[in-house]
Amino acid sequence: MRIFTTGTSMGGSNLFLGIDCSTQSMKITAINESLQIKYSDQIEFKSLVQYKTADGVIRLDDTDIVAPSLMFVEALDMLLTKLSSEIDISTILAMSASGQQHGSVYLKTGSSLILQNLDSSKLMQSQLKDAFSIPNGPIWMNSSTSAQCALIEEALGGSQIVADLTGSRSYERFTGPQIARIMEINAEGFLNTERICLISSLISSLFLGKYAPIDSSDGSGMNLMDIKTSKWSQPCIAAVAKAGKSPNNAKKILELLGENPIPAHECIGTISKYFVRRYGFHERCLIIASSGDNPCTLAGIRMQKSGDVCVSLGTSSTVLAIVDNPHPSGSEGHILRNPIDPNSYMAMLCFKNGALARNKIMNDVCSEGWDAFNNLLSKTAPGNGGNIGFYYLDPEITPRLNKSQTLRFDSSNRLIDLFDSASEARAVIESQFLSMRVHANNLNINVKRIFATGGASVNTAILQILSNVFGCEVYVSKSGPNTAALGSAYRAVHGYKCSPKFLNFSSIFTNGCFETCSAKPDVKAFEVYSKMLGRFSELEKRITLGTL
Ligand code: XUL
Repeated sequence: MRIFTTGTSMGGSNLFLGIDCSTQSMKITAINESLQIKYSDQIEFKSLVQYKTADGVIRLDDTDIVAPSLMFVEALDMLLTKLSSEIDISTILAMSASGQQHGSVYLKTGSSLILQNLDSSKLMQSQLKDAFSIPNGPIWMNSSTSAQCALIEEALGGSQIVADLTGSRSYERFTGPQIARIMEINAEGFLNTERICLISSLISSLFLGKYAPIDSSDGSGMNLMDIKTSKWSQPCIAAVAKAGKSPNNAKKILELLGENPIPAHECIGTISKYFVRRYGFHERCLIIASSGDNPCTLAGIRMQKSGDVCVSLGTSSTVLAIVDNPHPSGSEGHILRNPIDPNSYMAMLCFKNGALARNKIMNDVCSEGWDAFNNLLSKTAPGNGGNIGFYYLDPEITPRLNKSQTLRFDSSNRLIDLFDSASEARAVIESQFLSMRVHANNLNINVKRIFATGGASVNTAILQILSNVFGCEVYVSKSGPNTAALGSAYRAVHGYKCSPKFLNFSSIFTNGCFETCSAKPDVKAFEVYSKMLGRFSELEKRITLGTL
């Protein structure tokens, strides 16, 4: 979908640009000073067939999942080429980007010179094709580092200590454990590396023409940053080097990470000459630090109050909440720095089998698409007659489960092979939201109202179940489901106005841009789900402990 207002309605107003490099696509959004969307476009990675990905990812095996770093560069080339032919790029005052969290990019020795000297007569893709020491970097779906996670936790004194230090226990997809594994399985690639970026900081490095610092919100998803000080944690880096079987490499890891993380609202410089010459950006266009897609989503829905909770139904499902006094858990969930307020934090839960499970079951039970799926949902009652299903098509992050399995239980907790189509449709949706409620409770996340976003948030039948499970109203944004791209554009505005002095996000953005209440809870259904919660949680525990 592309929205573009031409001619006079652009009114010569200044623009702010946001870019989201997500799992399956790259999206670009330009907003004006009144925060209206003036342009949006996207490119699906599957259309870049030369990279041989399935929807943007390469599955080397069940747990080792990577993405070509050059594909991100080429997608950016393509989006900017189109953008420059359709809007007056010189009116862009500032830009920022969002990147799928945890994914890392390894740049080869000498790449900083390539970035500095990009030739504006050529695309970036052709100039950076040999710039990556590890051409396919691990992404958030990668769960191949259980051994490294265990070693890191052992070196630091246990999972709670790691969580207290970094905001999360050691997680397989986090950058620290991934670095440890790369040091071991690809020592040469590691030694040829000059810089490790996150996907978000790769995008800002391209725009800056030099390596950009990592921001502290995305940096919270690495198991490498001290969550209290936002500085690289020497003990964590030493533990990663030890887990990678090269304790002497601790200094090199620190060098590869670059300067300490910075707040996400910080301006990191002006756009490089390459973009001025090639696309016509103004030479004073500001680059605001990029951040992760979940922090950008929080900004995109303008979430500022505790009790407001975002449920993002994208490739992964996430639950996001603002917390002032965080208590990191050594068993589940994450605490991240808040990208719009340097004095507070955000809590996050991530479920890997989000769209993956929903789409697979939709295709299994009906071939006619989501309307037919919703029709099936209407044929069963809340609680699904006691049927409960667990759909772990990939190893799961929350709850931690390192194998794929699908299990179905009838109302007497008997394992059964199949549900009828209508029960199967309801089971996958109820299971996802019951699990969210169980784990949000575990983290003491107080849910008063829900802001839903991401692809599945356009489906009101699904949102009704979400509302009934949590017993609260669900709102969706009028600006559509691409909240991370919009959030990075909002952060570009925030960062621009924060230069040179910090300004509260609330002084620019009112709380919530969600004027539409899409679902109100049905009291009876909420009671049914509240009663089901204990049984659901018990079954989930038995599955993860392997004690069925
Ligand atoms: C969050 C996570 C996913 C990715 C998806 O911890 O792993 O939500 O950010 O892009």
